[in-house]
Amino acid sequence: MLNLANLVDEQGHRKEYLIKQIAIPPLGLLYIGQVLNENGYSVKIYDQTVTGANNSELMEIIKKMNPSVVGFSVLFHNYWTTLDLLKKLKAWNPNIVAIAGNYFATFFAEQLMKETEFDFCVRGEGEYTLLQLVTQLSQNKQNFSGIKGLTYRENNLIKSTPPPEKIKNLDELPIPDRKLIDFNYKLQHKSTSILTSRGCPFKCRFCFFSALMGKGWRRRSVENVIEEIKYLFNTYDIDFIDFVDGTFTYDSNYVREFCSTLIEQEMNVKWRCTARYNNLNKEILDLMKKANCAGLYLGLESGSERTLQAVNKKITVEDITRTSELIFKSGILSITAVMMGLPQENKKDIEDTLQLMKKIKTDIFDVNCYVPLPGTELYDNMTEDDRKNIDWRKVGFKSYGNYFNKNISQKDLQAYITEAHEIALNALKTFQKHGGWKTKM
Ligand code: B12
Ligand code: SF4
Repeated sequence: MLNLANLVDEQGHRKEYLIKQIAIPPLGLLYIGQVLNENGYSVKIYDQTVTGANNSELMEIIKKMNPSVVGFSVLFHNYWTTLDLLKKLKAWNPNIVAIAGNYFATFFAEQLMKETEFDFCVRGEGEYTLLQLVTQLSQNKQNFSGIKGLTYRENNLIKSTPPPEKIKNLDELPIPDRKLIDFNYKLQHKSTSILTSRGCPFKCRFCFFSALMGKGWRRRSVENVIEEIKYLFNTYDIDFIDFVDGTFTYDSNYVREFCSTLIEQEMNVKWRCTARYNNLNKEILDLMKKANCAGLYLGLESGSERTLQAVNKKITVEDITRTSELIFKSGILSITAVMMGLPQENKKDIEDTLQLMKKIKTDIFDVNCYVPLPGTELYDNMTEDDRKNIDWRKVGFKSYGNYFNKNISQKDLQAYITEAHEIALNALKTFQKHGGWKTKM
């Protein structure tokens, strides 16, 4: 199973390896790898994002392993690297079964199958679809129509089965053995990620979370999550956990139970999670701090009431101002995401966002440029022509090339994005002046 980096461009040229090390292993591959492993298949996961090995070097590693199936996690940033490696892989051994999973395989399945040599796309939650597929392949069975969540070829036609059944009881999934990846993920801390839920109870119109993981929000029990933390702590010495849920703080009772258990059991693990501006108060924040919560990742998105409503964010500017003040006072680090250039925004909306960025207290801003992603309501609402005009080679969350707004010129939008980055840089300087990561993490 491969987690590829952004190392090859569209023309197949090598790109510089920029990210030296990422502190979090790819959890999706670990989950599917663990399920296969527990069913008797031998699995290895290779994370190119942390080793930086180029595709030719990676091919040598793959040749030594001599696998019969290779799985790829395909996202925007590793798309061209994926296609380059896929070509090399099939040139070496055309009989290797190449399977795509994750975002591209879910929302661009037919296109991937038409334009590349992938043999299968696994759409959505991958654990059981992949297990069924690998079982069929190992038994040399060629009838795939009964496997939900699969796109495959049959008599030169591309066929897709219905979406997979969502995994209702997440507690039944095995805890992924992080050693399926032979790499010591360590920056300041020895860290890993945990997912306590799948999908998201909210329906922000720019977000594809629920479409990827299947409609309907599901959550593991607190006990099951604590069991995973203990296992990680005892087996791998993990002392930092990133909760990568859509919204970790959604249910205050869950957060209370979780924090109280960590405190009662005196578990010395720091953690960071995703949060929203409308479900935190002083009591919860104090409890989270006491339970070693070191950081929160929040989506402010916009400082315009009109935009917040248009994207169905279900928060107000007042929620943002009040809660960011409370978080700052609690001593928990906050990373605040903003989104520039949403389709219905006008100049006043963006200026409101810049004003709010200057006003609120946060440690770090994460400035993103809007992309209409397949799987989102805003993408579905576009006209067929507008959709066709999207140049996927140019778009990205950090790209100045994105332009999906008919009220502001691209030049003005770019100037606003530059201003947002300047505000973010000033916030970062203040954060660093006051001790930076070391004081808060
Ligand atoms: C944690 C996280 C990170 C972490 C860790 C990344 C890692 N090593 O995995 C960090 C902070 C390092 C990170 C960095 C980046 N990330 Co990130 N990240 C996430 C996040 C929040 C959670 C991923 C996760 O663990 N999910 C939980 C697992 C269980 O679910 P899953 O990955 O979807 O896997 C399931 C299915 O998709 C499927 N599946 C997945 N892979 C495969 C493969 C096969 C073969 C099969 C069959 C099935 C399958 O089965 C899995 C189990 O059901 C996602 C958001 C999201 N919800 O996906 C963004 C996300 C993946 N990241 C994103 C981006 C843009 C980035 C960056 C490029 C940001 C940047 N500009 O630097 C970098 C890229 C770094 C790099 N070079 O890889 C985007 C990708 C957008 C896209 N559609 O392509 C996402 C979707 C967030 C977003 N903004 O929308 N990220
Ligand atoms: S943006 Fe966050 S809160 Fe909104 S739907 Fe996506 S994951 Fe949920």
